[in-house]
Amino acid sequence: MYSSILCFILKMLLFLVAVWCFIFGFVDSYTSITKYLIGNKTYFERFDQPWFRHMHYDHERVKDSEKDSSAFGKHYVPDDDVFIAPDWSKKEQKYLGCLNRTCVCGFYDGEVSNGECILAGGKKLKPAKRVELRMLSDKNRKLIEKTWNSMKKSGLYNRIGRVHKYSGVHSGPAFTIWHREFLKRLEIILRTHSPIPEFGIPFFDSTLDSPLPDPKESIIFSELFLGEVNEDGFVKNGPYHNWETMEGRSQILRKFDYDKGGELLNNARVDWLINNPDINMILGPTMPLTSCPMNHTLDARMLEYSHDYVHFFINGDMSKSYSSSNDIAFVYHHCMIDWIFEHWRQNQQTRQQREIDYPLSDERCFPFWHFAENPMPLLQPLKNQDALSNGYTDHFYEFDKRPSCTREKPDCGSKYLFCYLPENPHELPYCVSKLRRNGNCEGFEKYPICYWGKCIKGRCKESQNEHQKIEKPSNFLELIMK
Ligand SMILES: *[C@@H]1O[C@H](CO)[C@@H](O)[C@H](O)[C@H]1NC(C)=O
Ligand SMILES: *[C@@H]1O[C@H](CO)[C@@H](O)[C@H](O)[C@H]1NC(C)=O
Ligand SMILES: *[C@@H]1O[C@H](CO)[C@@H](O)[C@H](O)[C@H]1NC(C)=O
Ligand SMILES: [Cu+2]
Repeated sequence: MYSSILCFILKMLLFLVAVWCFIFGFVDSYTSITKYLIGNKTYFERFDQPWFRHMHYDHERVKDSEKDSSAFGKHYVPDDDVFIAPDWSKKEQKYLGCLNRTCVCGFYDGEVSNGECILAGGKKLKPAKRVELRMLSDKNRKLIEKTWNSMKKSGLYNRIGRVHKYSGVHSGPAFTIWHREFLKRLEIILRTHSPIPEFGIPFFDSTLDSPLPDPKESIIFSELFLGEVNEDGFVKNGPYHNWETMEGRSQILRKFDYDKGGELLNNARVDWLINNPDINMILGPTMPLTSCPMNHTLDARMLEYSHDYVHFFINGDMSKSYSSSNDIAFVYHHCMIDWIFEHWRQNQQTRQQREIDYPLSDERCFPFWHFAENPMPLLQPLKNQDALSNGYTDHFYEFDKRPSCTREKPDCGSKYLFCYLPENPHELPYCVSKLRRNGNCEGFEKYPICYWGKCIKGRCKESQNEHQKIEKPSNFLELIMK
């Protein structure tokens, strides 16, 4: 009896889902629809919400009574982990904490003269250029990949990765600046191993990928950039295949679609962040106790949460803070988070405020290692407040623009991107990434969305005699190199 009623209910549910799909077809992923029954009439409320592709779970404060049993302030590493001390060498300890170029000059074996650092070849040490991965010329991108690979082979990359594995700081105000300092150090080391010391860490602007029908099919996840995964999620090609992890696995692991909370960045959220006058949306604690007197709402768009969703989207190694630095996507993604942080600083703070403003120390809001005056775990001698310095972008690196286009010039400046022109003339055009082979191109048929081949029946298909693409000489880095 019960089972037949259940069966009936199930059938009805299936029927309703089918009707739903029939009426709405492929619902725009940025739109949610709620059904209301009023009297005996049905109303549908459509809700355009540009922040997310799907609804996100609410973030909640940690109950005071659960302080010890919850994730509050924990730095988790699995029980069976084989600990290898993530030490810095003597020379690294001496120089990597520097906050200006004269101080760091000795690390490059350069000589300080008239306040400038002169390198062995006679060139001045300049700030590194951080460029979006798809805006680099193929030649420059390959040089950077080669440098990472030499650092991987020698064990250097994993040694630095362990600094994040065992002491990365999360869930509070020091999150952004700890990772800023970590990237600064990694970049200094990259530059000393690179044939061209101006190359900085490229950034992965995932807003370029999030408008795609299926962002994991973007060209960024092809052999040209971060690599493709096999059916078990192991990176099987590209410049980072066979990258042995810190734990000794022979490939990086990515489990796309594993976590429904996973999502890339998008333009609406980046703009919301960099134009937000509330410092708590950028540096505020993301896991405060219920007794924390700071009143900010745990808005799902906060910088650290927005950063988390990208980790969950790629998943696998990226899903846990102890393993995420195995994936080069971690480095490129954090460089984008630093882009957002820097542009928020430029937009919302004076030079003076940038070096001072920081949430008030209170252990009901975040653990003591997030406090302004606390030393940064494994990034000593710096204290958290030191990493608010303007020295980072005065002396060490500068960011290229994120790719953009206009109706007058619908060109994104990269053969890996195209300019999307919304039908509504009031909406601004924006750059979108092309797809890898067989990628889902539905809805983009009139755009050159396929890097290889053409969009045929919703998929990128190659014809037999696809001719070679000619590379345009590039841009930012090559200009500054002259
Ligand atoms: C429901 O619909 C019927 C006609 O189908 C109508 O006569 C009736 O007044 C409606 N009831 C309400 C509450 O609107
Ligand atoms: C550079 O940093 C060093 C070490 O912190 C400091 O002693 C020096 O005064 C700084 N130089 C400049 C020009 O800021
Ligand atoms: C928190 O909210 C209360 C009441 O709304 C207000 O009195 C208090 O000043 C706020 N605290 C902070 C730190 O903003
Ligand atoms: Cu981290």
